[in-house]
Amino acid sequence: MADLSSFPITKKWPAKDPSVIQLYSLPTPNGVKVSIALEELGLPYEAHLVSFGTNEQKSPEFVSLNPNGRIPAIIDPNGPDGKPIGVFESGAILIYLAEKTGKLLPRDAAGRYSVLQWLMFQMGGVGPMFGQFGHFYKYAADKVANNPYPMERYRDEARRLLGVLEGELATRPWMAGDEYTIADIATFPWVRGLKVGYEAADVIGLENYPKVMEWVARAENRPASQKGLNVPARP
Ligand SMILES: N[C@@H](CCC(=O)N[C@@H](CS)C(=O)NCC(=O)O)C(=O)O
Repeated sequence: MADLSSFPITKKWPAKDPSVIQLYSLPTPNGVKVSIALEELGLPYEAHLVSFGTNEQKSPEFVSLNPNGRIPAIIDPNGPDGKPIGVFESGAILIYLAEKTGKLLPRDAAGRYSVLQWLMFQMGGVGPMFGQFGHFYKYAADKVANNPYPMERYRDEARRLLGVLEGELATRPWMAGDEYTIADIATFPWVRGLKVGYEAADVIGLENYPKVMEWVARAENRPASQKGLNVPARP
């Protein structure tokens, strides 16, 4: 039986079964990337809910695993050389899980870099820009009531990024080619979030990106997505 006692996070969120991957998360666009990937890969895991309501992501136990104090993070008891490993940053976790299983990331170098470049496009572009848009449009709208500039800046950047995706998805079914990969898993929850999370379908004009929305529907309807989108279940 794996011993995870050297990870202080397990004191606050004890592992029921320390032999399986421990996921610390919340069903946000970054959080569900990992639960969807775990479901796609069929890896056994235990999900622990990190409550933002009580700022648990900034607790000393959580920060011991991710110094950046943000979900998601994992511990794999069976990491490299059979030793436990902790990983944070959703993009790094996706690469880790794909490499562990040999799935969702092509093995040939060209295919692999094609996926990684689109994964980085999400991590450096889609996630931060959509996130800032959502902040100014939904969560801090009262703070910028007299100044539309922040919302418009990120709205326009979100539209531009969607335009890039629209052009790419006109030529292939998935972001990096014919196969569903970690690039799709990283990105579709953010586009979906514009609609269901930020309720901004009209403001963004999602109807102007039909290929993107067809791709979201394809990804969202996969059984693993249907399950992973609600993990860990909110109380
Ligand atoms: N680059 C990080 C971003 C993680 C992130 O921003 N997570 C958000 C939820 S989607 C979070 O934990 N927010 C809580 C906070 O900022 O305190 C990743 O991809 O893992």
